[in-house]
Amino acid sequence: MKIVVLGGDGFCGWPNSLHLSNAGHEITIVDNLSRRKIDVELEVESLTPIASIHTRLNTWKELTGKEINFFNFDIAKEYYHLLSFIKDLKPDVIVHFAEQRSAPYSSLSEQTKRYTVDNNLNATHNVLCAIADSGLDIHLVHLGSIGVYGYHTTEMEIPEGYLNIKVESRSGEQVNQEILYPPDTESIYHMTKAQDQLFFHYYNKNNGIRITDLHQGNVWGTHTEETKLDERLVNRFDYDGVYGTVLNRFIIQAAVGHPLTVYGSGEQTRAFIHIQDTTRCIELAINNPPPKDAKVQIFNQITQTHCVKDLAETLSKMVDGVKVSYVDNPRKHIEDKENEFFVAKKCFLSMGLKPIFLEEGLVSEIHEIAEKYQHRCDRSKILPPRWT
Ligand code: NAD
Ligand code: USQ
Repeated sequence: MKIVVLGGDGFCGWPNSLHLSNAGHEITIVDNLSRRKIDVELEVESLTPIASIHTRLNTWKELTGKEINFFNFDIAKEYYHLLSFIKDLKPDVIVHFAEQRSAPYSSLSEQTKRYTVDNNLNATHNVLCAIADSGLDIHLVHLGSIGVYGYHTTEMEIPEGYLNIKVESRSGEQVNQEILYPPDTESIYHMTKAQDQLFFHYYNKNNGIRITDLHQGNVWGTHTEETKLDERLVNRFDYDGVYGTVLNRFIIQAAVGHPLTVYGSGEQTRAFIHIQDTTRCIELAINNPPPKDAKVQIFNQITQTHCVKDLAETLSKMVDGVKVSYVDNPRKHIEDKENEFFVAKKCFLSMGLKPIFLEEGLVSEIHEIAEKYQHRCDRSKILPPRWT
């Protein structure tokens, strides 16, 4: 298939581009390299020494003979460029990773809040509008967030996107109705994912666009089968207080002997998925498009749930001498102090996903990444900024 990967230079987009190229698809990446520019702004670098996009692509060609094309433009700002690109290329599938994805970054200042909203909402809307305008039948696969449901303890299992409810009709009867699960988000960033869902609903209903929205959990790990092939293909690894996600942060903190930074009580439960499993899920989503005229297809892309305190304790048992530190939660006004999280994850499992579990993936992450690159860790970047 001819596949466009929007945001294909990023943490999830890069390994997914390689994986899909390896599977024989014709891949074109579009990325404005904004994530690399944010590294410069925050004065921090990926723990792993990521090569330039051109070195990455040349290395892939040298190793496999497969070519990945690359275009550098801003999909949120350059609508007509995006439209003519889509009309010329005529892709079968567009995989959309190109959004500002850090909740803490989206809460740093009024500038980063506005950037996140402008970038993410215009990016998603431009892609939908351009697909509709092109008149082509393109399957859009979008990376959303499991955080759109809100992280609260619920009596019921949170479904995959849609909630069946009973309402009282005008004549007093109980009738069944299906609605989009009501979003309840904890950051400006997560809120953009909730708004994306409304754009999908509209363009699916009005223009018949086939859409799969993946409600992805917190992604951990670094390597996939393809990024391991050569150091010049290495994936990025964020560990700083703004972009680093909790488990990857704990992994490098353990390696450099920094106390593990559990925010608050650590009794917040979150949903996780290994980066290798994201590549399998996206391939499954591409191979299982919704039928024409079907509603937006929503899959929960998660494999395990853990509370933050348990993650820290698991690592402190695996690496000698690691301490756990309970720090004042920078998100204390936003997230519940503690929660359980019961969420459905049947769709991908029923399609054959065999997940990588924490117990298995952590050991290689500690040895192959954290120990190898610990000399590149800037300890002054570990503590989190204040949320506004
Ligand atoms: P990332 O920041 O590493 O990658 C995003 C890429 O998109 C970057 O390379 C960036 O330069 C590019 N980009 C951003 N705005 C763009 C624009 N306007 N035009 C062109 N390119 C643009 O993020 P990631 O971790 O790879 O996340 C990818 C997607 O998956 C995001 O939408 C994110 O919300 C979602 N997601 C990520 C996680 C996670 O834990 N990393 C979890 C759930 C969902
Ligand atoms: N946390 C700590 N210590 C840390 C870092 C975080 O205890 O050092 C806690 C936070 O308080 C939070 C949890 O860990 O309760 C997760 O925080 P995070 O920074 O790892 O992840 P989050 O902000 O939720 O966002 C990440 C990705 C985002 C994606 C989301 C999936 O950055 O792109 O959408 O995970 S989720 O929120 O699960 O829907």
